[in-house]
Amino acid sequence: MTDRILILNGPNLNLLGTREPATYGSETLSDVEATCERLGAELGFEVSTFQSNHEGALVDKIQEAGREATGVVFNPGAYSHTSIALRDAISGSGALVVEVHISNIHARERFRHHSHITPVAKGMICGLGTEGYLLAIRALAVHMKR
Ligand code: CA2
Repeated sequence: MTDRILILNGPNLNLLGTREPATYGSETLSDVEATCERLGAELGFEVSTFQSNHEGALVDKIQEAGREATGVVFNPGAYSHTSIALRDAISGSGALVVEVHISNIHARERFRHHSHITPVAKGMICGLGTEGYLLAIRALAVHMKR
């Protein structure tokens, strides 16, 4: 493992802070990324960020993280509930992933209760708002062998 962490966000998370504040809070994605960069630096990590609305672009990033032994904080958005490709990218590349959901997916619609990502993630944090990203960085700091 290296000293690198990737903050990876999936579809529609570029809209954070622009609507649905009751569910997703009022911080923008840039706010969240900046806070992650600050905490990561404090803990001695080089932090990079990436958001895409496209499944294949997320697959590419996970494969790269696996090759480079970069730890990943991953909010797969709605792809959590649908994407076997993202699950396979994690298990196939060996990427160390902590899955994050801002909302409590178990307290929402039934179709959000299952995530294809959770079984191949090191752990999953949900329902704690954007604080979940910071908790995931702290978890990676413990679980990445540096
Ligand atoms: O709670 C989460 O973080 C989710 O991953 C967010 C996804 C949702 O499909 C998952 O079930 C749970 C949705 C992301 C959409 O983000 C928006 C943010 C602000 C405004 C509109 C959408």
